[in-house]
Parts: sequence; C-alpha cells; structure tokens
Amino acid sequence: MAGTRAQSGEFLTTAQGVRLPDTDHSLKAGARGPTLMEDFHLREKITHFDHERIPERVVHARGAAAHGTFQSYGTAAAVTRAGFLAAGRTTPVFVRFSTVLGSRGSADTVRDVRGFAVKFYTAEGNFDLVGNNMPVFFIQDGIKFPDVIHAAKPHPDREIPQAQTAHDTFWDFVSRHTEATHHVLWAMSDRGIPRSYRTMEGFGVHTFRLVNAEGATTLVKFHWKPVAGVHSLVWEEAQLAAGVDPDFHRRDMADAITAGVPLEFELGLQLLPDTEDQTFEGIDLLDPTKIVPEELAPVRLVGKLTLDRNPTNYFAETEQVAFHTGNLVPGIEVTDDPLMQARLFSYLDTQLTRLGGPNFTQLPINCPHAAVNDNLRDGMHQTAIHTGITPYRPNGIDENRPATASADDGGYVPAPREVSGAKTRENPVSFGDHFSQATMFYRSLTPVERGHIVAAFTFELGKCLAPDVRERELAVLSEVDAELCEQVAAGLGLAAPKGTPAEDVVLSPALSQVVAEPGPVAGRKIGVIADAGSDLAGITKLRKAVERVGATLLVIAPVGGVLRKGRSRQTVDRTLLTARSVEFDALVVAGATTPTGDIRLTVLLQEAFRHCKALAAWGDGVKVLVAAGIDVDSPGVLPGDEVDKNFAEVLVAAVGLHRAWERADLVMASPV
Ligand code: HDD
Repeated sequence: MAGTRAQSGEFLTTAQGVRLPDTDHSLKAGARGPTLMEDFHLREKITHFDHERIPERVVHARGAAAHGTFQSYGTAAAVTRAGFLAAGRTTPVFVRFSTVLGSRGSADTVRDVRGFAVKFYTAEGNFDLVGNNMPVFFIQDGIKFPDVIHAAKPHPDREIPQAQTAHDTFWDFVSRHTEATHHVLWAMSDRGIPRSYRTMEGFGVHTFRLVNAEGATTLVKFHWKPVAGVHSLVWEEAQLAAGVDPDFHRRDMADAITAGVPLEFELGLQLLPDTEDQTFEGIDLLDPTKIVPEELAPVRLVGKLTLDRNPTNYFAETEQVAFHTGNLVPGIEVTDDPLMQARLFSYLDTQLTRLGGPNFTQLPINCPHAAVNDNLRDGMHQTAIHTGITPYRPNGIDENRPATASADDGGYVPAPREVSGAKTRENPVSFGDHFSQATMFYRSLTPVERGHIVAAFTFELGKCLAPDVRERELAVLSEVDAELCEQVAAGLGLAAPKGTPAEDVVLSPALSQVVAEPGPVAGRKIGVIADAGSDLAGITKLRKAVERVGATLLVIAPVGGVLRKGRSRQTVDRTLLTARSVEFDALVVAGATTPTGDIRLTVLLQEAFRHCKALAAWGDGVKVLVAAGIDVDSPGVLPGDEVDKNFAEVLVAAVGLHRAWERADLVMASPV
C-alpha cells in the first residue's frame, strides 16, 4: 500500500528497494578524495530532501488536526436527506484547526481567526464543512478576499509582522472597508485568542440550504458547540505562550488525545425558513457579516463530533488534507451568498498549486470512503492504474458504464430554484448595514470581555505608525459604541470622534463566553509546586481527583528527577526552569513545600494570579503563596489544610469557572 510502502522490510533501502550498507558516508575516491558522481544513494537522498516541501497554504498555513467520528442523533432527519445525519449513523471525520495569517511555523496563540475545517467521510461521498471559530467574515463578496488577505499578511517590503493584524496595512484596509467591522470586533474579542481548540465554537458562517427526502428546503446555519465550553487566553498569556511554547494549541490537543481525553463538539443547526427574500427577522441571510442571534433562532443539536486519534504523519495527513466548500452531499446545498460562491472556485483551484496537480483526491487523507467511479484520467501524480478503455460517456463498448444516478439512486440532484437577474456588479441594499451587529456584539458582552476588546484595539492601533489610520479606525468605532471609541481614543492619546451608533439594538447574551456555573474541566492542566519535603501523598490524592474529571496534574519542582518521601514518589514533570504559568489552568502549592526564594517561583505564581487563574495551597504551602506576594483572601485563591474531597472539589470548580474574573480589576493592566 502506498501509505506504508516506505516502512516495509527490515533493512534500510533506496527508493528502488536496494539494501544499503551505509548512509553516512558518500562514495569518494579515497577517504580524503572527491565525491563520485556514481553515488546513486547520495544523489537520491539529497534530491528527495531538496523537494520535501510543498507550498504552504496561502491562508491557514499553520494548523493541527485529529481523526475522530461524528455520531448523528437523528434529529435533523426531517430537514435533510443527508445520510450521515440520519438516526444512528457514525461517520469517520478528519478535522484541521488553524490560524489564518501566520506561516506554517508561526505561533499558535497569536490573535487571529481560527479555522475549523471538518471532513466527513460519509457513505455518500465526502462532505467538508470549512468553517471558522467566528460566525462572520470581513468581506461580503469573495472577489475581495485577495485584498483583505494582502492587507492582513505581513508588509510586502520586509515581511513583518508575522501572524498578526497589529500593523498599518490591516487597519488601513478595515478602516476604509467598514463591512469588516463586525468581524474585526470578534477578532479583537477573547475569541481571537482561544484557550484551546477544544474550547472554541465553530461556525459554517454562510447560510446553507437543506433538502429533505420530500424535496422541501430549509435554510440553515451550522454551529459547533464545544462540550468543554468556550474559553480563551488573556492577551498577556497569549503573548507569553507564543514565545514559551509556539506549539501551545497543537500540543494541548495531541497530549490530551494521547492521554485519552478526546475533544468533543456538538453539531447544531439554526433552521430558518427558505423564503423568497432569504431574510429572517430583517437579517439578510446571504450577508456573511451578519449572524442570526441564538435568541431568535435556537441552535438545535443534531450530533456529536469526537476527536480521539492523532494523525500518524503530519505531512501525509495534516499538510496534505484538502478541504473544499464544494464537497457537498445530497441534502446539503449552497446559497447565493457571494462570499461562498467565490469559495466554491478557490478551494479546488488552490490545491493544483499546493498539491501539485489534479489527483490530490487520491492521497489517502483525501480519499472518500464512498466508492469512487469517475472518468477523470492521467495527470501529475496519478497513482491509480485504471482499467478499461472507455473513460467517456456515452460509450457502447462498456455498455455506457459507469451509470448516472437519479436522486433515488443517491445522485446529487440540486433542488430546482428559479434564478434570474441582469448582469451587474453591485451589492443588495441590505448589505449596507455595517455597524448594527457590531454594536450588538460589543454590548452583549460582560464588562470584563468589553474591557478586553478595548485593550485589544488600543494595542493593535498603538502598533500602527500612520496617524490617519488610527484616526479613521476611531471614526469607525464611534459608529459602533461611544464608550468603546472613547476608551480606545484615551489609550491612544487621541480625541474621540462623535458618531451615531445604533441605540436600539436588541442584545444577544448568548454571545458572551463568561460562565456563572462551573463547566467541564477535561483537558485542563493543573500544576502542583512541590519539593523534596512536600506532602507527596497529598499530591497523589489530588492527582486521582483531577484525573477523575479528565484534567491532568503536572508536578513542578526546583530540579528534575523523582521526589521521594517515605513510601511516596512523585516524578517531576517540569522544573522552575521549564515551567511557565501559561501552561497551567491552575497552580497549587503542595503542603510542606519550602519557599525557595527563587524569583522564578514568584513569577510563576504572580503570572497565574495576574491572569485570574485559580491558585490553591494546602498546609504550609499557603506560606509559599504569601511569600510570593499573593493576597490569599483574593477571589479564586483557595487555601486549605490538607487534600481532602472538599479541597479537590473547590479547586476543580474554580477551574470549571475558567477564571476568577472578580480579580480582573485588581490585577490586569488597565486598557487606558
Ligand atoms: Fe478560506 C483555506 C475558512 C473565505 C480561499 N479557509 C481555508 C481554511 C479554512 C477556511 C478553515 C483551511 C482549510 C484547511 O485546514 O486546509 N475561508 C474560511 C471561511 C471563510 C473563508 C470560514 C468565510 C466564511 N476562503 C474564503 C474566501 C476565499 C477562501 C472568500 C477565496 C475566495 N481558503 C481559501 C483558499 C484556502 C482556504 C485559498 C487556502 C488553502 C486551502 O484553501 O485549501 O482556497
């Protein structure tokens, strides 16, 4: 099999299968002599190496992926005939998460949109849901995609800055192109810096059309709801993590899957009537800069995605997977959203360069699990050995095979729709509202989330050198919300322009990600600081309690090795040299730990405190917190006497709340 060929047999061989006696020395005329041209092994080894890289994706170059399954609840069967959404179906999937702007080797935790691309290998062919972790987009028409990406990518002269929007060309573009405003608000919110891939929502963004067995149609917006809840990093943490561990998100996902803690998301549908004008409650469903608030159209859960298997080979799977918005199955259709229409062209086209020709569907990761019987032939990298002589229709020689399929045979027959109109390059009038939903988004959030948006705008515009860019973006913000504009202006030391933001927007509390009740903690990391004198038996008890709820406990000690006390043992996972607070969702100081007076310990605890994470300690460990300058009466600081049920439960609940936001005013840098 092509996928395993390189690994078969006992001996190292050439690509031709010839066994090799030596791969460390080139063939030379004497030990100090010139290398001989006849060394076919040297030439093959270097030639292959020279061509190991393929072009990275023009966007979404940085990504990580996992295999899994999608289990249908059957609750969508009335609205779509898509087989994988029928009751009782389980479908294999491959999901690739990504950032948009950075190069393949860039950091995971930068402020950016995250890609959320799902390939369902259904029995009726592959269905790709190529979404993002934000439900809206910067542009309403795909013809502008090169513009927004050119503006957001590094400046062409020096190729800086990498993987971020905090520079002049991005803000020059979006301040002049106000349909981007709603998406910009999302990007500047906590959604731009997710804690983990498992704590992101996903969105199909566009409105799609579902068709059921009777041919009735329903418009739909796809949502992925993370079982772990929606949580983010704080900005300082994201910046630190970009340096401390650029692989933060991919490591988090791979480690959790290895530890047996899968990532889980539920697929949700917002079902909307397929009316003549394709609007809902006044919202244009063909405008990808608009959402339909969940309060107006509830998200109905129709199945569960479980990602539980890491790829075997990054290049063969994660790099070579090719998603395409046009990979559709019967029962799911596209709409006339002009952003989506352009995407239908781009995704197939881009693979021709990236994957070197038209046969990329034969790569194992892209191969449908459904039977393939096409008349496509030859081309670069053809790996199939087609039989027969009639790759054309009609043919008589092979009795006109393969046959075409009617809808009853499972053929992809689109629902008939009238289409008419004069040729024109223009937007519908309804696309002209650029601000009202940006206002709704901002005002629907909690004060702490709004503070993060203010800080993000102040940071990003503070990185712009051109004064007119900053001023023009302030004018945009003045149309969104006066308070937002004034606070950002104050941080930049500029006057706040007066705009006319909408006053009567109906809020959507579902947009906030701050929780009042503790959520699941599976996949979270808790660091326990200990040394040779610590209560190691207490650590064992705590480990059991946190592992029971799917979290991981890591021991942090002054130096590596194994801590021993009596019959207890604890392997050190991190030292004060290798640990940084950003890796942990909570830090705990074990009882009887001696304060080391090490500044790295103080920084570790102070950072976690600043980032509003849970901090706990038992016994004498409390003294370590105090020595690090932590006020143990602060919200989210949990001192205890020993590790008992209550201590563990309180800690897990604090992690489940994600952050002690009540501490935010006290410790986080003020945005202005
Ligand atoms: Fe795109 C990749 C998501 C608009 C053109 N896009 C790409 C990926 C995701 C998205 C998740 C990475 C897929 C992977 O992991 O391989 N893109 C979106 C969303 C959009 C969007 C949610 C708006 C709603 N994209 C968009 C437009 C165009 C493209 C308007 C062009 C007209 N996108 C591409 C592309 C990429 C891509 C150039 C680069 C690599 C690839 O396709 O395979 O074709």
